[in-house]
Amino acid sequence: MRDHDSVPLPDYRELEQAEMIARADAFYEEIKRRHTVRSFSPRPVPREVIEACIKAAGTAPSGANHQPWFFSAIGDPATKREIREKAEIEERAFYVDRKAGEAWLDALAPLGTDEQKPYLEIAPWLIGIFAQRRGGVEAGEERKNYYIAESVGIATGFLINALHSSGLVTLTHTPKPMDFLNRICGRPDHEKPFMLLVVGYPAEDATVPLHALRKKPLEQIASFI
Ligand code: IYR
Repeated sequence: MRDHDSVPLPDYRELEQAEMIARADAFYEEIKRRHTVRSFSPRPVPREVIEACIKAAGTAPSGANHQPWFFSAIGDPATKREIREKAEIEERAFYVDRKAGEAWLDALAPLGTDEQKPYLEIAPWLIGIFAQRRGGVEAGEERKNYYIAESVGIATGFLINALHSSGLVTLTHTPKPMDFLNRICGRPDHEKPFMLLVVGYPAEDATVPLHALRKKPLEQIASFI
């Protein structure tokens, strides 16, 4: 390797093989209890939970370790209302004016989604996730970022996992276009809104579409060569 500063691996913990298998199985059992939810309770969630989960997301691997992400956590009711209004404008174009096209609307039919997004106001937290085209490791740097979508996607996966582990539910929401998020969250133009994550407790009568429970079996998603 080229010369660079380093330290011995600081916190790796090796597990016995039996323990390894047990933990891998236990993780699968736990993560398969994660479901995307579209019906939220207004019950408050402490800000410190959101902070810890965002810190967990911030440990994700990223291109050149530039960490090209920014998380805007929105708990303010007026801001949530404005996001709902702007998102529903795009969703009306998508569903009602049928901008989505037949094939896309057909694909969504088993999920039962429509242009109404009340959860954007009801859930205690919305997290606007932004992908930074420029940045670097130091605050204020303006270097080119690399593998931006891959990096932000992985960090978002960490965030969803952390929130699930904390006993919360999430919805990955992507109104299209969602440039309105930049203005509302006060983010610069070189940041692309990546996703809006809705976070909270599920409503008591929350349901999941049967379609969403159909996860592909191992043979369909993996091969061992
Ligand atoms: N953004 C829309 C449409 C939508 C698209 C896909 I692909 C989904 O998996 C779910 C919804 C909405 O939020 O309704």
